[in-house]
Amino acid sequence: MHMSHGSAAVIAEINAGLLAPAAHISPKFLYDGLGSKLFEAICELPEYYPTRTEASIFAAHGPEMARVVGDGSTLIDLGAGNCAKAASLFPLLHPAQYVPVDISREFLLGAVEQLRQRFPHIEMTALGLDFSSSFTLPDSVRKAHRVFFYPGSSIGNFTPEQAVNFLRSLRSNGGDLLIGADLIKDHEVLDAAYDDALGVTAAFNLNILRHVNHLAGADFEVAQWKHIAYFDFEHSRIEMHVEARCDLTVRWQGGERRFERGQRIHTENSYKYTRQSFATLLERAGFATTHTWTDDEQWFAVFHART
Ligand code: AVJ
Repeated sequence: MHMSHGSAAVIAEINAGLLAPAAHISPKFLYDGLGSKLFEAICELPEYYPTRTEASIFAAHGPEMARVVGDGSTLIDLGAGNCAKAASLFPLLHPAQYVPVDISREFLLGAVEQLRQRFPHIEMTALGLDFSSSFTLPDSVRKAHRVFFYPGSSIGNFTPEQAVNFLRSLRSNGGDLLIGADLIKDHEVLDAAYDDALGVTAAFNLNILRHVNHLAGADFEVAQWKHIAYFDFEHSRIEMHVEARCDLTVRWQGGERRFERGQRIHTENSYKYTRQSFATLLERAGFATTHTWTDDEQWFAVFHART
């Protein structure tokens, strides 16, 4: 067995997922240092339309978004990663404080270090933490004019019920919302976006096993697993799994499990909405949509909402 580097809570969470009847690993564990870099590479792929489509919406409607959001905000960037999306909006949004939040702490701190040089007049408060379970903001985050920036359709990682609860927990921190959601479209487009020809998404998905080896002292052999991704019509979501290529046993800190060839571990859901179904979700969480912006093909949408 390898060394385990995760906290007791992280190991317990991984253990419970691996021992569940339908084995699963939370998608937040996709993001170690390498995973964050692989996700950056995904965003460059021709098949992965969400990033460039969302960027085209920001490019086309940025000035109007800035008028709606208003100057001097406390911009809280959820899952900030390399902070590039928010940074590209700084010249329009003029935030007073920028609060990037990401589970991949070292990666985030590296990104923020560079940003401080470029935008010395914006106060920056980086938070390296997991916000997926409800979180309260520290006192260093200004209370005035909070805007939760949640681009990229990461809200799609939650089930709709979890998403409503998560949005309610944001609302309890007080603030407006600027959020991206991926829209339902032709399933071939969706499938290709999550199973690209270069195999970058496959590497990104399989890297979760390396990360779990590190966190929970597991002994996954990556070569024994393969990447699976497809659109599930019933749930309106992309599902990602890793599938055993042969019969094998995995051991980790506190447990073990046998997998037969063809058995899977569910690693991610990425829900796809319609404009209307997402506005309804926001409403269920107590937010009222003020504006929706989309691209010509209606592949992606950005919502601004208030409580
Ligand atoms: C970062 C959650 C928005 O669901 O599209 C990309 C993650 N997974 N390719 C998404 C992801 C596979 C991505 N989010």
